[in-house]
Amino acid sequence: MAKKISLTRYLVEQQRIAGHIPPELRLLLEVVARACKSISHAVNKGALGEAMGSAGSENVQGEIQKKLDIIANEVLIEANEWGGHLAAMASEEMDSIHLVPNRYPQGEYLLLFDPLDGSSNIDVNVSIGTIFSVLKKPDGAEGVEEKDFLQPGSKQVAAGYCVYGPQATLVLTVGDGVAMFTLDREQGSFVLTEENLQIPEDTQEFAINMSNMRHWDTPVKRYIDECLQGKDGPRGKDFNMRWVASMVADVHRILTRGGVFLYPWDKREPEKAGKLRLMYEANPMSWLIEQAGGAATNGRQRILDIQPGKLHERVSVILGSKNEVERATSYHGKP
Ligand code: AHM
Ligand code: MG
Repeated sequence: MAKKISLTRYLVEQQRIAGHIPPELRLLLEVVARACKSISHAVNKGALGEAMGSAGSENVQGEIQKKLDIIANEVLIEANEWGGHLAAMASEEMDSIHLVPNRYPQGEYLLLFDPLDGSSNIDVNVSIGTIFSVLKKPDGAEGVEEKDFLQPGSKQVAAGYCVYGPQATLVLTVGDGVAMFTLDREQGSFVLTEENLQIPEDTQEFAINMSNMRHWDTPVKRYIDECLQGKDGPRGKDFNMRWVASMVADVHRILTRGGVFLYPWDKREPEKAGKLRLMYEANPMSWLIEQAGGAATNGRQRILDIQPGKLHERVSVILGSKNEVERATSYHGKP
């Protein structure tokens, strides 16, 4: 039987053999994975634990927080605060950045996360997840401020997510392809189950919230309308549709079998660039998708090239199989 490779061993080899990651980054990723394990336990307990229902509060985006949003946020902060690898953290659930307290050593990394993505699916027992992105503090910066986080996604040094579904699966890139780890609950560790994931360039499956159709812009309407016409339309092939409404689960499907995911700007809230957040949702997912041979744009520009103006900035997202993303992007015209 082939030897099982744990996440720890994979990361040690990335550090030692491939020279891709310094020891502090390895430690950081192990700690994030440990936090994901404990979030996964809280998710699994469901109504038997403290995890279900609303917390009765709102986050900075004006969204009602669920109990599990808050639990997952706390788990990630507590796990990462004391290790000495981080300078600060930022989260969908916190208005401003969280500095590592003075009583702990300060590291050079910045960690951003959406602690519990797909919150609307918690209470209905559908897949949810944690998304994370790691940046380096700019060279020579004294202390750390919010502006130190405002780096384009192309500067990420690690990115990933953990999806809590029928299995808990951690998907990771440090810039050397995408690796997938499945949580072995008996051993209590993540085990490498796939390496060098590749997304097919073509697909016949799209993911979009169709109920927003009347609010979309013309290029998105055109793209989806052509998919819906199937064999009889300009695409000459039938398309299938899937929408989990947890970005982690939709992206996981695309990394596994291809597809295209869209959460475009729409007329419901025209002043916002989109629903999804750039720095801790779109950037890490876009890097994973690109590392697996796919593409990710906001319709006009590669997502990883966007210079963020603020921490909780939103963005329009088209990502997945390369040829479909390029087609949908080309309908938007020049930037
Ligand atoms: P969340 O981070 O508050 O859970 O919101 C993000 C989620 C994404 O996971 C998902 O793609 C989208 O919101 C679903 O939106 P909709 O409710 O329009 O289907
Ligand atoms: Mg989210």
